[in-house]
Order: sequence, then structure tokens, then C-alpha cells
Amino acid sequence: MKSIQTLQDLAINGAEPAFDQILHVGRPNIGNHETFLNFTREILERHWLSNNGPIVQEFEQRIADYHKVKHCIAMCNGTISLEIAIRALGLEGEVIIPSYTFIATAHALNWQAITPVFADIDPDTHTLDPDAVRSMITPRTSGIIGVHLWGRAAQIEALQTIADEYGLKLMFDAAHVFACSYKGTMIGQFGACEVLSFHATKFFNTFEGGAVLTNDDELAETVRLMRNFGFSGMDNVIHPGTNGKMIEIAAAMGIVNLDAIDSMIEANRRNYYAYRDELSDLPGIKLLSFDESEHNNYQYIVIEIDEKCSASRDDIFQCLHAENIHARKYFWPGCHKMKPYKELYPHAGLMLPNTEQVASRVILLPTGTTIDTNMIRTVVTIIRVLLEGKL
Ligand code: T4K
Repeated sequence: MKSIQTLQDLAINGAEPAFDQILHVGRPNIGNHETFLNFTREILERHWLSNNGPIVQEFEQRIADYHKVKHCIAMCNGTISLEIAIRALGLEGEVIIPSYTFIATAHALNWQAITPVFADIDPDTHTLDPDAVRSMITPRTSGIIGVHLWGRAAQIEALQTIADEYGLKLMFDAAHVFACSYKGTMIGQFGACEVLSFHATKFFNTFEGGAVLTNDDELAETVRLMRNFGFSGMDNVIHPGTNGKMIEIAAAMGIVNLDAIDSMIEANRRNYYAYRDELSDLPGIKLLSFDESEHNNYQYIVIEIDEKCSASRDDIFQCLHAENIHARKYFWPGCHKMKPYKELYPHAGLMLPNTEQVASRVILLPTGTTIDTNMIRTVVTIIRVLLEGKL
């Protein structure tokens, strides 16, 4: 590891990068390799690869138990899970969502000819501002999709109050909140349903995967039918549907990772506190906080760069990338500035000042089981030298 004392030691000024191997945001957390390989052998020997196999069934039960929810319907990814949930709830016309989210939240609506209407976020929580949601309701509005971001819940009660007042359906994109709670209740119980993503880059992965969690028996039944072409038994289709099934090997990865969940949370927690200690005295850099009375997965190390910082967000980003630290600018520039939405609603930004400000300030730093405290010290030393000119 090179010594980093002055600006000349930084890769943006021609020095070698601090890391030979890239440090990623979203490096998969993977449990016990041997157990996974044993599962693989079992799957091959059983000749049962997909279509509600025994490992998928066990996986669903364990995820439901873990989140203390009645139903978990596992799927091939989070986006299809969103699409199926949206359709099973009968959403139509316009649905209010934040623009400050991964593009899948908007696309899952657009793909079904439903108009995503972007409401602004609260700059402190980065999640939907209930007052902004209210201001976007029209006679065509059929629902709200709240997005729980960075492991922290959206403003659930305020959104539920609005939904009840206007007779709207409320569901949550819970892609970021596996193993997290809100006021002591595990995620999965809120709204009509909540949708998880188990993508490789998520805190908890099944290679690709997702699930709908709900306590509603009827909704669960509809989602199950839609996931499997609407089949109810052999040769009997009773509902429109698609192919959203999770495969056995993905569920096996899920079970292996669920077995290791406590150590994964602990690694992320250790990393979060290491970043917090190291970053604490850097002016203009604010680290996202977590409520320690909740269950948290600490998966996202989110820093916001404001005017008091001596370097811009993009300068810090470039500097880190030159050192092979692949920080990310999630969710810049906001869905409303991506296609097709930027052409459909060219003036949406006028209603989204907080979204635009937060999106221009945020950087995510690497964490997870492949990152240790020495790496974190180096990451922050690089930022410190960039900001202060020397150590
Ligand atoms: N809603 C929300 C709020 C979401 O954040 C997401 C997904 C969804 C819905 C949809 O769920 P899924 O349909 O995806 O299940 C990544 C993920 O692809 C996406 O799943 C995730 N959100 C989003 C936040 O991040 P990209 O385009 O940034 O991915 P990519 O390929 O740049 O990978 C990110 C980093 O991870 C890279 O630095 C490389 C590293 N990586 C990636 C993979 C796939 C690895 O080290 N190993 C790997 O296997 O979207």
C-alpha cells in the first residue's frame, strides 16, 4: 500500500492507485461455500430445478419467518416482483413514487402502461415527503409506492394516512431493507405488500431474486398465480400471469446466505462505525445515520457533500475512482432525468427541488464482507488529503 500524505500521493495527480483490485459498492455477501456446493449437488441429483421446488418452498418459509410475515412469494428478481405486485393490486392510471430511487420502481409501472408520477423527497430522510405526495394526487391516482431507502423505512404512517384518506392502494419497494425494522416491527408487514430484491449487489442475495411479502391471504394467492402463468394445478389456467419463478439454485444461495445473516450484519455494522469514526471531523461531509433501536442491515454507506466541503461531490468521486475505489452516485440524476421520463415530463424537476439537491450531493462508499477497517481508513485518508491538501 502506498503512503498517502500529500496531494502528490493521489492517483489523480499521477501516483499509482491505492488498491490493485477494485473496491466495489455492492460486492456480493456470500455465505458458506461448502454448504452451497452441497445444495448444488442435491439439486442436480434430484433433477428438480425450478417450478416451486422444495428449496424454494423452504426458502420462502424461512424468509417469512425471519420477517414475521404470513406470506413470502419468491421470484426471479425484484423488478418482476414489483410488476406482479402492482398488477395484483390493480393499480392503474397514475401511481405516485419518488424519483429518487432505482429506475426499476418507475419502469415497473411504465412497463404496464401506468404513469409514474414523481413526488419530492424529504431531504433529511431521502424518502417520499408526505406533503409532496398529497400535492401530486389527481382523479387518476390509484396508488402510492413508498420506497424504503438505504435500510431505513419510508414515512409509513403518514403515507398510510394519505392512502386511507383518498382511497389509494399503498405498497412499498423494500429492495433495500432486508432484515430491517420500523418502530420495532420487521419490514414486510406494511402497506398492502412490500417487495424485496435479492440482486447480487443487495445486502442479501440469491444471485438474482426478489419477493413479495404480505399478510393478505387473497393478495398472496393472486401473486402466486401470476408468478406461474396463472396455473392452478396441471392444465388449468385461472388467471393472467407471467413467468416470475425463482429457481432452486437461487433459493439455495438464499438459504446459505440466511444462515450467515448475523455475521453479514455485524461486518456491515463494524464498517459503518469505522467510516463514522474516520469521517467525523471532515467539514461538509455528512454520513447517513441509523436508529440503533431498530434492526438495520447497514448496507449503504451514504455520504452527503455540502457547500462547506472544500471539494465538490464529483471531485471526490473522480479522486476515489482513480484509486480503484468505485464509489457510486446512487440515485443520480433521478428517474425524472432518465428516459423515457425526461422526455415525457421535461419540467418535472420544478416539482423536485429536494430530489435534485440530494442526488447532486450523495456518494456511496464500499462496504460489505469483503471490506475491512484498514481499507476504510485508506478510503477516508484519500478523501482527507484531497480536502486538506495533506494529512
Ligand atoms: N428498487 C430499488 C430501490 C432497487 O435498488 C432495485 C435494484 C430494484 C428496485 C430492482 O431490483 P432487481 O430487479 O435488481 O432485483 C445495481 C443493481 O443491478 C440493482 O439490482 C440495484 N437496485 C441497484 C441499486 O444497483 P447497477 O446498474 O448499479 O449495477 P452494477 O452492475 O453497476 O453493479 C454495482 C456494483 O456491484 C459494481 O461496482 C460491480 C459490483 N458487482 C456487481 C455484480 C452484479 C459485483 O461485485 N458482483 C456482481 O455480481 O444496479
